Amino acid sequence: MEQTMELTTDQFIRDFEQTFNEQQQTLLQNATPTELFLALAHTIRQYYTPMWLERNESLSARQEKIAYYFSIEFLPGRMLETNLLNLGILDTVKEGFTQLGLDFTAVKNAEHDMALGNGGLGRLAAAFMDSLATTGYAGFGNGLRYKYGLFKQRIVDGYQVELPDAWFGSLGNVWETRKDHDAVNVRFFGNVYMADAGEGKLKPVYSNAQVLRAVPYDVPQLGYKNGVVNNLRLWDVEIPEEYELNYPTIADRRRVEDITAVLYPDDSTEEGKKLRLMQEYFMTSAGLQTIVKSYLKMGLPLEKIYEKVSVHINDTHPAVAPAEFMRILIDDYGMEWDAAWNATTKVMSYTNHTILSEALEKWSTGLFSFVLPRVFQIIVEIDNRYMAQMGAQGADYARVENTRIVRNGQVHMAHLAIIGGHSVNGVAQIHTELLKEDTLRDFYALTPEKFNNKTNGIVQRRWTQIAAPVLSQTIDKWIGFEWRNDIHALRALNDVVDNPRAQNDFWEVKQLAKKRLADYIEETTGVHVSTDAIFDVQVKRLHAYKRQLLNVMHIIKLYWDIKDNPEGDFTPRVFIFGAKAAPGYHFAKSIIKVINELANLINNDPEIGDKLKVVFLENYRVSLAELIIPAANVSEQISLASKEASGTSNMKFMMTGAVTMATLDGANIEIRDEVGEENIVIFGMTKDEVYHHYETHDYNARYLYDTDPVLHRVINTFVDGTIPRCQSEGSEIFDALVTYNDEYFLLEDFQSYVAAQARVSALYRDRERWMHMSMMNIANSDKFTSDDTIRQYAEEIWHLSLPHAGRHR
Ligand code: 26V
Repeated sequence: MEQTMELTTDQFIRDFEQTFNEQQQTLLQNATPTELFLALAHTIRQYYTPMWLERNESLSARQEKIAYYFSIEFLPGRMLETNLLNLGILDTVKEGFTQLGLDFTAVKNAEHDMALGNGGLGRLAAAFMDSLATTGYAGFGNGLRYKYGLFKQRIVDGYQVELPDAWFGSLGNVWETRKDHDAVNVRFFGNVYMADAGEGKLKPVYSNAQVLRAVPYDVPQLGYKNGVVNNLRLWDVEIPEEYELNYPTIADRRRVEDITAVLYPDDSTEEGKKLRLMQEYFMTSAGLQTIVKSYLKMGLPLEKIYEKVSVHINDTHPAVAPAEFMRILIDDYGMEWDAAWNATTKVMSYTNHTILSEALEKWSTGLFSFVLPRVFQIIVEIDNRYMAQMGAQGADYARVENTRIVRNGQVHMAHLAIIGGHSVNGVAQIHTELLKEDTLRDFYALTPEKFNNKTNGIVQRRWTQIAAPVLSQTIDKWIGFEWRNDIHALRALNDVVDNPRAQNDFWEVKQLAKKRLADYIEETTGVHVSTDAIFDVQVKRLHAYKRQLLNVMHIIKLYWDIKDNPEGDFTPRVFIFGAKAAPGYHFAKSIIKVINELANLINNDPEIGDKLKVVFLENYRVSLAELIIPAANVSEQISLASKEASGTSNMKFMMTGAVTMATLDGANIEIRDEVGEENIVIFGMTKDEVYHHYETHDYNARYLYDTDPVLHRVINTFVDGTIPRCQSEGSEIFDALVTYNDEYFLLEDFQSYVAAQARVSALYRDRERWMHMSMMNIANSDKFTSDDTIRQYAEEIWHLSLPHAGRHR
């Protein structure tokens, strides 16, 4: 049932002006976009606050089961437009601004992205928050309130430079509410021993522990036109008043504040850093403590907490949760081990987001027991009991040994999450299959019933209605408005994909989006690009496995093609990159440098002209994605098969009419299944071919380099001085590709990639054929709505029911 706020434009104008006057001692006409943004955000707060209160009351009155999504990252981007859209008042507010003579776009751009995440994993968590509210499920987020989000990227002389992301600015986060009364203490370090507590029970006694205060800040998550407001709870650290004497200097205090100071910007390697372990435990312990407290307020028995609570572990970062939950149930509430274990495993579930072993978290037992002595004791106990129980069941010894939690001096966080929970899922079909047959095969053999797949999704509303308003109006024109409320209605577009007038409309929409992006490119980089060219886009974190370098190699090939034959008939292309590299990831940074220097070379060569342009847009982030993605003709999804767990930008490009250039990896496979073989461009090795190389060790990059003249020339270009100012980066790349045998098989996939790109050029010249492909992508993208993904999590993993309270649906 649709439910929008009733708000006339006049009423909005009155509300807005009143809020503005209370806040800013100036005239509307003199206000900066930031001042207007603040006044608008506060107006919206007044609109949703009653709904938020009502939601919380009705959930506790009805004792609804709640799922808590624990994630070290949430990456919502800007919230203003989403909040307006979801309240159903976006058009009203835009109209009000027009009547007031104010520039809505400037005001919306004044909002700083909330970037408490690195990439796909954090963006997915934010998408799930939106979809939980939109589907109406009681699903709350639990994370950290970082003072600094993901670093701001500047490009200086072609190099990435990282700057702090002071997203609070001087304004703070306008959407959050501090909840002092829900603050709890979290303990680190010290010694712990078990003392007699009478009645045959033991209780832990701590000495020299550091006690810190966890204070929650709640950020509302509004459902789409349904009056639902869920909660994203972000924890901040403070020094408890009673311990202030322990921190006499500013440096002492700073060390504490460090815990929530900054998001770790590396999603490629597992770094054993004490501070990160503290972050992980801090948010997990604080979250679980308040969850137990609020459950107990209902007066229900603690042993049955799993009937009202689910806790989801998003990747391994909150994977200490099962052990911490055991600690709370046993130490704080006196529960017996078996009852506590039964409750814990029913409450916990876990999602794996990568098979890259470098990113699977392990902690040395030395560090772990130093930082979390009591939790470590509990983990050892869980591990011992696991071994005993598996032994008693007669399970294969090698398998049990491979799956235990504490092994070779390390605590395996994924193992704790799996053993301590009832569900483990991958994020696309192929990824889940790989978990079962490879990464987690011993777990799968022992407990197959725990495994399931949940293919990722995206918030379609943000990528169409917000990021692509003209596209959205054109969809309205051809199939009506229903798709805005029910994305599956988008399938009606299938009927017009060959209609010449529809094709023309959608072509024009794309041209407009390209023009908007071309203006931004010119403004920010000084490079002029023609909208007649194919806009070919690869935007994502910079990682070797994502193979931005393969894209670069193809560009070099095109460069030589044009240089060899300047009068040839080329289909013009603009290659657009956006990518942040982890600050410590040297190779990734070298690739950024090479892209920028290659861009300089190509963009300034008059012989190349508009045939080829290369653009690197700095500081890729959600709000920039909203500008770039709707303008793409080609979506580059070219990871080595088996490496990209799912990908989610692939879905956003599809939904806005880009054609995917894809390997058979992650969700690309499912995109192909939706659009059909002929509406996607597939190339490269399959995962089985990749694994064959691993098994037989028969890959020989040097041989490919020596025998393929085109490849030879392309690779030499990195080191022969053609690309200026990147001698050392070029030879680093040469070495990775040839000397060190090309870990991600770029050389083997090169020719098939070049051929696929040639197909794209030919297809683009056939406008009818191209628009058919493009529109087929839009028409069949409903499959990837995160609303449906979250329904599957809610029903199959968390066992939630839909609250039917009051006005909620
Ligand atoms: C995350 C983090 C977060 C901060 C602390 C350091 C650290 C180290 C490793 C990781 C693992 C990142 C795993 C990840 O982002 N996986 C991506 O998840 C997406 C959502 O499921 C998926 O679409 C991408 O394919 C997958 O690479």
